Parts: sequence; structure tokens; C-alpha cells
Amino acid sequence: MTKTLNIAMIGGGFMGKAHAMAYASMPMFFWPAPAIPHRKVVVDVTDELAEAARQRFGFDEASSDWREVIARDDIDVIDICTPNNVHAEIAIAAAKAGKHIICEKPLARGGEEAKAMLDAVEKAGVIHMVAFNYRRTPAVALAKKYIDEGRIGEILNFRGTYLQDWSADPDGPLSWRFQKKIAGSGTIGDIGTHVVDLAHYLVGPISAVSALTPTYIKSRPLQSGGVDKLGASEKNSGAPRGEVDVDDEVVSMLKFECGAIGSLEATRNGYGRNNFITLEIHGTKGSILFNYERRDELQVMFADDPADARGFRTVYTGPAHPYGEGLWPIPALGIGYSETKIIECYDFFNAIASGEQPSPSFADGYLTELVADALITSGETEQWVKVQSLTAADKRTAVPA
Ligand code: NAI
Ligand code: SOE
Repeated sequence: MTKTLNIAMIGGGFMGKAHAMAYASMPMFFWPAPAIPHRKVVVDVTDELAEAARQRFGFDEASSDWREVIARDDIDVIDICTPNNVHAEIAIAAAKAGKHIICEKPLARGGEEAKAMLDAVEKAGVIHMVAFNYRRTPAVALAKKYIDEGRIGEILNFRGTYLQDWSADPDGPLSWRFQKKIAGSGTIGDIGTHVVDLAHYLVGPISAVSALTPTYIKSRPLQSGGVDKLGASEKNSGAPRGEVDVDDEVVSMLKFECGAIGSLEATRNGYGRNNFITLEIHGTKGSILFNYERRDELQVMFADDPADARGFRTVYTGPAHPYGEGLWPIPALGIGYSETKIIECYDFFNAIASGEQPSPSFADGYLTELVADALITSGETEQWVKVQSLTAADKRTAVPA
């Protein structure tokens, strides 16, 4: 009989919706499931918000006190879907209580907090994972497979972008994503870290960065209420304004430990771009292209193709590709954001069932925070900045690329 594990999910906003959907759907896709996630308690800041989330997302109970929930014996997993400022406090308390933890990205507001979280989970011996779900897109996992098999040779160059436009309007509200004390940083932590995670997954650790990190919109209308409406439709031009103290954009050159070079660009002010995550990777034997807005497809070029057939080919992911056994029966039926979260849930519960740390673990999340710190410092100093390396002890639960 498949074991049932009780989930307490903290934070019932955008990610609360995505994670609740994944808990309900995972066994429908991946059967036999490694365990059945049971939606036991959802927590938000007030009883009213928690109760609304309970009804909407199908949990048994609602609470406005995450400390009390973490202390309960009948909870197996703590799922952190709150803004970044409380990730560390919740994760450390959950680790002390012996709970397995999945935490939304970015792991923390910087390397120092992330290190404390890593130390806590390692000491507790629990399973830990950071929810960088884009690496769970089947086409990205297929790119990883080709790279690991040596199909494009040694990696020379990585170009990663994450371009959005939801914050391009100067009258979009001052949500938590524009406040350093809550978010830690702006575009760097919010979406730049997704690109860093993809770079680490596909190429290996970044060793140095040289970044520009401008803030274009220095103040925004104050927002009432906590949930980030991501740019919002309400017009706030007459409202009192508050200071934006985080970056709007990051553009950086990269050096990798393996000797490859590369670049990273992320912005939330690029009009016309929505969720434009692109990867272009050149190797000594071929190249790979990926565009999340066409996420069923991986473009590959193999240099040893006959001269008259050389060029990029399009592979539509399906049953023959990573995670294909659980998804849809023929290629190109459509992979969505939901599928990436369902796969993430599957990998997390597999890790709990097997006792083996999943990737990205908190160690991987910590390394990504060290790159984020280096990007911030480089942006401030306009100098190349080396990324602090993980110690041998910290690397124990980092999954090598
Ligand atoms: P949101 O603003 O939509 O929702 C946050 C929820 O957490 C709200 O319901 C809020 O009331 C609640 N909350 C705040 N403080 C709390 C506390 N102390 N205790 C309990 N509940 C609390 O935010 P969203 O977009 O869901 O972001 C949450 C986290 O997920 C962030 O770390 C963000 O970076 C990450 N995220 C990840 C995405 C991905 O693709 N992996 C996509 C969007 C967000
Ligand atoms: C806003 O930029 C946001 O919701 C990010 O916080 C997520 O991580 C990204 O996946 C989608 O956009």
C-alpha cells in the first residue's frame, strides 16, 4: 500500500496554488506514486486568508500559526510558499522538528541565511529541496541528458536569459518583490536565480561574475495587502510612493569552474517579454537551444551530421524523453508550468521514499545564493567578483552537475 505523507503548506498565494495543484495531481501522473501527498494544513497570515486557502486548495485544516503547525506530530512535510523573508525562520524551525522540507526559490535573501538553513537541515538529517522547477521542464532535462552523454562535447559557452515585463509600468505597486528587507534583492533573486540554477544544472558551478544591476524605477505606489499582484491592473499613480531598494535588471558575464564562459540577462522591465527563459549552449560537438515560451521543444545541432543535413533540428518532448513515462502519451500535447511543478513534487516524494537528497538541495540553493551575492557586489563595484566556493562539508548534499 502506498504510504501517505501529511503536508503543511505555508503561504497560500501564487505558489500555494501551484503546489496544491501538484499534490493533487502527482499520483494521477506518476503511478505507482512514491507516496500520496495529503493536503493536511494550510497556513497564511490571518485566519481568514488561511480558511480561504483551505477551501480553495483542498486542505483539511487552516491555521494562522506556522510555529504551532510545525510542532505537530502528524505533519511529515513542510512546504514553504511564503515571500523570501520568512523562508529561513520557517525552514530552520521545521528542520529542528525533523520535518522534510520543500522551500520555494530563492532559498533565502542571501548566502548567510542560506548557509544557516543548510546547516539546520544537515544537522537534522531531513530531506530538503529548493523549488527551482524550470529544470523540471522535460526539454531542459533532455538537454541535461544530451550534455551528460557528451552529445554536444565539452561546453564552451552558456547564454541564459529570463525576460519579463510585468514591472515595467512605474505605477505598478511596491509589492514585497521590490523591498530588500523582504525579497533580499530584485530581479537577481526573483528570476536571475532561476537562470543561475539552470546554468549550475547544465554546465556546473559559476566561479566569477561581472555584472551591471541598474534600478530604473526608484519609487512605486504603496500597496495595501500582502499578496503580490505582479504589476497589478489597478492604477496607482495618485497613491503615496515608497522607495524601491532593489535591482530592476541584471546583465552579467560569467566564468564557470569547468572553464566555460557565458552570460546571464534578467529583467522584469522588458516590454513584450512574458516568461522568456532562453538557453543557448555551445559545445565542441554541437549546440542546444531552449525557449520556455516553446517549452515542448528542444533545438539541437550535432556537428557530426552530414554536411547536407547540418542545422538545428526540433525535438518535441514526449514519452521517449525524461519524465515521459508519467506525462502525456504522444509528443507535443503540451507541457505547461503545472507539469513542471507536478514533476518537482514527484522528485521530492521519490527523495523522501528513497532517503536520497534530491536536486536542487539546500546546498545547491546556497551555492545559487552565493552567486546572487556576487552579482550584487559586482553590480555595486563594477568589478569582476569571485563566487565563494562551497566547503567539502557543504558539498555533501549538493548534486554535482
Ligand atoms: P504571493 O505574494 O502570491 O503569496 C505569498 C503568500 O504567503 C500570501 O498569501 C501571504 O499572505 C503569505 N504569507 C506571507 N507571510 C507569511 C507568513 N509569515 N506566514 C504565513 N503566510 C505568509 O507570493 P508567491 O508569488 O506565491 O511567492 C512565494 C514564494 O514563491 C517566493 O519565495 C517566490 O520567490 C516564490 N515563487 C516561485 C515561483 C517559481 O516559479 N518557482 C513562482 C512565483 C513565486
Ligand atoms: C515574478 O517574477 C515570478 O512570479 C517569479 O517570482 C517566479 O519565480 C517566476 O517563475 C515567474 O515570475
